[in-house]
Amino acid sequence: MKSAPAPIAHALATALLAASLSPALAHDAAHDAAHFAAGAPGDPKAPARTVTVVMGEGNGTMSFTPDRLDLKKGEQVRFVLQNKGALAHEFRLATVKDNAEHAAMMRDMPDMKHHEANAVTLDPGKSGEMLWRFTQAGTFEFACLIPGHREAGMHGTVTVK
Ligand SMILES: [Cu+2]
Repeated sequence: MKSAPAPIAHALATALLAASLSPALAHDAAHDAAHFAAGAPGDPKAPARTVTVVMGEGNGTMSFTPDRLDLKKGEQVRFVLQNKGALAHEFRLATVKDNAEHAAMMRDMPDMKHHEANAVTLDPGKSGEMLWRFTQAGTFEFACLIPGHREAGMHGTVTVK
């Protein structure tokens, strides 16, 4: 049996690739402006305040500890994220509105993985970091958008003045 002529095989591969990638790409482009309303990825050479945030679950709730942070505009924070729970958790920093919209989308696409500067996903027992510069005053949210987790209490507030 002869294989398909190369141009057809190539067109098919391109179509399959486009079908698998385009929703995520379209999504990222549409949401970048909203994500980065909370600030911008940090500069590793600049000083940063270290804030440890523990993620976990228990007693029917899921939580971040601490769940409140007050910052000054321009401050840079090195978030040290520790998942001490039995489930995977995520730390996603954005506006409340953007996290709510994103949570709705993740309910439709439960296997979605984030590759965004403002999100870190951690398996149970793992730690990670996010360096972030808070360039805008306002009230922002960090939340776990794995379906059901934000609703179970996994959200916190960052107030930047
Ligand atoms: Cu979670």
